[in-house]
Amino acid sequence: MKVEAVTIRELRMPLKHFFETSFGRSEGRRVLLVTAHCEGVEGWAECVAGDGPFFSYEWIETAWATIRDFLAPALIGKSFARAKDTPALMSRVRGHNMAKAAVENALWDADARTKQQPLWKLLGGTLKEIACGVSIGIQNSHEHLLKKIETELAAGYQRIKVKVKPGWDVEVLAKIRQRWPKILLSCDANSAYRPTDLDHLRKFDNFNLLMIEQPLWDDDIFQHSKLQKELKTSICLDESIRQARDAEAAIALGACRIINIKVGRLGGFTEAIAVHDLCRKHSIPVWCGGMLETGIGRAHNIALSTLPNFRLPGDVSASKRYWIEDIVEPEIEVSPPGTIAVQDTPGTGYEIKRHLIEKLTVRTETIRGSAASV
Ligand code: OSB
Ligand code: MG
Repeated sequence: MKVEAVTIRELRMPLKHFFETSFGRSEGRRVLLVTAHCEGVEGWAECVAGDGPFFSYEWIETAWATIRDFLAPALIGKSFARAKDTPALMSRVRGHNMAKAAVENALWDADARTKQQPLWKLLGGTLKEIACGVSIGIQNSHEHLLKKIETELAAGYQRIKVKVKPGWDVEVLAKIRQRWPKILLSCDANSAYRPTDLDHLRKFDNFNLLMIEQPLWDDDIFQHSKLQKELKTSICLDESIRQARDAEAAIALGACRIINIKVGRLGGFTEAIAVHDLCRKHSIPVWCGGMLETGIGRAHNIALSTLPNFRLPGDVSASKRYWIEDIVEPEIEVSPPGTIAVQDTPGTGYEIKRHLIEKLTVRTETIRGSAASV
């Protein structure tokens, strides 16, 4: 299949409700979509880079420029037999994983559509139903948070994850546990703590948490390995795992007992599968993280979550939790036992809502090649 052109576009989409983590509050998203044009077939993917360089150094403007000036030109005019052969074509660019993932995943999408195969099967998936959890941000009050948890539990979600930071942690966890002693509960610090907070972090052991996600620096493995030895609670690494080699180091050092797989953070499906396979070999369970995706990224997360070592509920929740109207149809829905079933239909099983995408687009550019080449 030959890559003829790549279109990038930016959409502005307000969130139904603000989403707050230890690094800040978002009221909406600037969504970067990539369309790969391959001999009459279009592949679509979403770039999960944020509005600012807060989760990682990448943000929408670096992703836009990196795709336009380097990644798309490296691919245009090239042919490939399988999408997994394409990361090699982009490997001259260091880092910029979220930009790379958007391009690579658009090619997987095109590959699945061309071969008339379900994307999940092309990725090597085996599970026909995936388990869903929710991630709940920091709220204006404890009462607001408890109310949200109540709503999500009633919808059937199998695991509740709450965002924590100094000042919004042990007291909040104690209240949740008091009310729901048995639910599957975890927390995510997004790098809000330091090793000097050890005595404070030990208190998290009182709440029978499934895990604490990314307590220390976003690029650290070694300090997490020291912390894991001091805590009963399992550490799950998110930000620190940017490639399979990081997972290998984290497992060898005992820096975590669980790994969160985010396809954007890992630079695309190929590396995400490599992390999955490595963790499986070492009996480390994985789960699929989320980045407040629209239905396009969400559908890709669902497909990836069918791989056999996705043994814990992921942050893969319904479109309506975030969006007034999603840009795919049908919208992504979660059934009452907290699951999403995958279908045998070709591609992702979700269609692009072109009119709505056009309406929400604030800028677009098509790269046709012959300009800069890598
Ligand atoms: O760390 O998992 C995270 C959202 C933005 C940035 C980082 C994270 C998150 C989430 C949201 O937790 C999960 C979701 O998309 O539902
Ligand atoms: Mg996280």
